[in-house]
Amino acid sequence: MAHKFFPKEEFLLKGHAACPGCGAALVLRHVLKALGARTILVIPASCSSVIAGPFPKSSYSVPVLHIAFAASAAAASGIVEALDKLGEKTFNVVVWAGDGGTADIGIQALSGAAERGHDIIYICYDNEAYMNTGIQKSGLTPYKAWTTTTPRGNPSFKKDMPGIMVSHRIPYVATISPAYPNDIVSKIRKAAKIRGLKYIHAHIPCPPGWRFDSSLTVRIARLAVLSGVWILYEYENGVFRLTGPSRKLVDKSKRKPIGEYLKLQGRFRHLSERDVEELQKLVDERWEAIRKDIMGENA
Ligand SMILES: Cc1ncc(C[n+]2csc(CCOP(=O)(O)OP(=O)(O)O)c2C)c(N)n1
Ligand code: SF4
Ligand SMILES: [Mg+2]
Repeated sequence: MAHKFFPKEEFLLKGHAACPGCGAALVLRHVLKALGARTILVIPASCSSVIAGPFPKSSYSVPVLHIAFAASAAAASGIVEALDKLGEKTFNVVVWAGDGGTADIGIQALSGAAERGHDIIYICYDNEAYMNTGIQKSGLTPYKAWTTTTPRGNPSFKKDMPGIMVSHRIPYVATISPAYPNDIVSKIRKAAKIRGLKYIHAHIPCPPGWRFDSSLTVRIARLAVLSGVWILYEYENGVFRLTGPSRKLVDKSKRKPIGEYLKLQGRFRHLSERDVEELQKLVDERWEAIRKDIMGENA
């Protein structure tokens, strides 16, 4: 059964140009395995434009439209309409966009495509900064994290991008992590069966941008989930469900202290004990809100 769940065929080919330990390459590999060859990728300017390698070669073995930074969801809408006119119903149209390309410059195109209900799987791969251009802060950089444009730590809070998409009342919103490939494949396959715009938000540890050794990517991704910093969940038709290891973490005693996640990353090296306590409190408050939702106490 395992080989059917993870097909042997590779769609992210050897020799791609990602850094060693790149979380984006890990997640995209599983996304493409889940969807198969009849997939069209739309990729705005980002690390993933570079990972493809120099034209005319490509490390992606599916068709790719490389598109301007702000335009991916609009371009994907156009592809969906064109396929419809051709009577072609067997392709998955997938946007694969960074956090900058999603939460900042691409958000208007994404919001419009969600409103129209175009049949797109939109995946934000969130490495929490503009990595391709030199680690600048984005709207999804965590509070207090170092970037080259926030040398003393980010003073603003990370936008709740999946929450913004839930408020569009789209049929499916989910989060994924490179540490849990089964969860990636099952959510992507579920999304492919649902009509309308589906939004998936991927946690993407990035060794050069987060300042950690490239051997630690999966360990850091797992610690993010087990400490409750990155929560695995899905909203199906507006109904919330925790998935994978996150199901057991509503009870605070089951969660690892977030210091274990933070201390492996140079981008948090400047934090004082008080900073870490403040970040821990924010994580605990988020989980308390989830607990109340699940128990119906917020109704
Ligand atoms: C309109 C426009 N502004 C700026 C750029 C330069 N640019 C190219 S990629 C990039 C960073 C993208 O960040 P993100 O979407 O988070 O993807 P990542 O590089 O982190 O994978 C920027 C600023 C551009 N290509 N187009
Ligand atoms: S900078 Fe980060 S996201 Fe970009 S290719 Fe390297 S590891 Fe991947
Ligand atoms: Mg980014």
